[in-house]
Amino acid sequence: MRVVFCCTDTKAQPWLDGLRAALPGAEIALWSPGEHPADYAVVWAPPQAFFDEQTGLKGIFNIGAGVDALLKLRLPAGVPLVRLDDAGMSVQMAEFVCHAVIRHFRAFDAYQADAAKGLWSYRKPRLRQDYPVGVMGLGVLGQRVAKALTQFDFSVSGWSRSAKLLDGVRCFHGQDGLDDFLAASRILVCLLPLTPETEGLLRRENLSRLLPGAYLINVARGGHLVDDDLLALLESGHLEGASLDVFRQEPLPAGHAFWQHPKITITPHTSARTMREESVAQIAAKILAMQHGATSDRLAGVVDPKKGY
Ligand code: NDP
Ligand code: OXD
Repeated sequence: MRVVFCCTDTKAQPWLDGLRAALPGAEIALWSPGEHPADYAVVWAPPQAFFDEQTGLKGIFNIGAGVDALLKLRLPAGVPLVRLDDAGMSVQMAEFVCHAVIRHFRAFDAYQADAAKGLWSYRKPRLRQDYPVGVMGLGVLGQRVAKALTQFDFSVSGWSRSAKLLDGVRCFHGQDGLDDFLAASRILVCLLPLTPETEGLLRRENLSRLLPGAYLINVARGGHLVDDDLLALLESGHLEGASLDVFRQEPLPAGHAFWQHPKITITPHTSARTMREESVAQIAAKILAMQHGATSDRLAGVVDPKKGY
């Protein structure tokens, strides 16, 4: 069995070592053009040329949760595309989102600014019931985030494509449920995959439906957000602020209006990082399962190309 590794912006050697340890007996190779085809591919943002010459693949493993960039390439037909299924990301996402929600709700930025000026100032406590949180996307990451927020006693709603029943979370679904979901939310967390259906969903029309004084946390993809609509709604005061981890262009270009905006907190696509050890273990286990005859419907994280996630 031959496994080829083709991941841009990734230090290859520790992955190759990890895969060799987890799959003894397999040939694990770093891709270079013109080599003989592999059985399995481990990828992150590979060039089209990689897939053009991989004619014998039985499985493609993405070392991230989102596959929006991969699905823009011409992939070999009928080969299962498998994304990371948590692999240590959901706990990080829960930490990140709870931190962002609490920082906003408890006005910690304002206290920090006061302290920098030597001010000992109390602010009126905000009431939790005035800050209901809506989580868009109730998948692997969204469910963990929603659950973590309920543990701080926030009122939490969630929105997904299919109907869900989650303890302590008011669930909405489908296009028909979107307006009511938005109208019930003051803090909005986006954890949707980027697909043709979700592209640009964080636009003026939808963000305007949030409760006044809303706050946006986008940890999914920059393509969900219409940047100018966010700026206009911050200007109008309908939105009080935003915490953005993802952007249409990454790194966020110097000079982009978001950088200097006093109501926007920026992080560099770091809310949930790929954890190498967990990811190698997950991918290796799936490769072994496929080698032993498991069909893709038996594996978690297999992407449905029709749905785009
Ligand atoms: P999942 O596939 O497990 O969950 C996706 C959720 O979105 C599901 O609940 C799905 O609904 C819902 N959804 C998809 N399309 C629609 C739609 N049109 N309308 C309503 N709901 C929809 O993904 P993950 O939770 O693992 O990851 C989510 C995204 O987070 C990734 O795609 C990636 O872009 C982003 N991400 C960002 C990271 C970062 O560091 N910033 C790190 C990791 C991921 P249903 O349950 O009904 O299918
Ligand atoms: C991912 C990401 O999709 O890092 O895993 O954004």
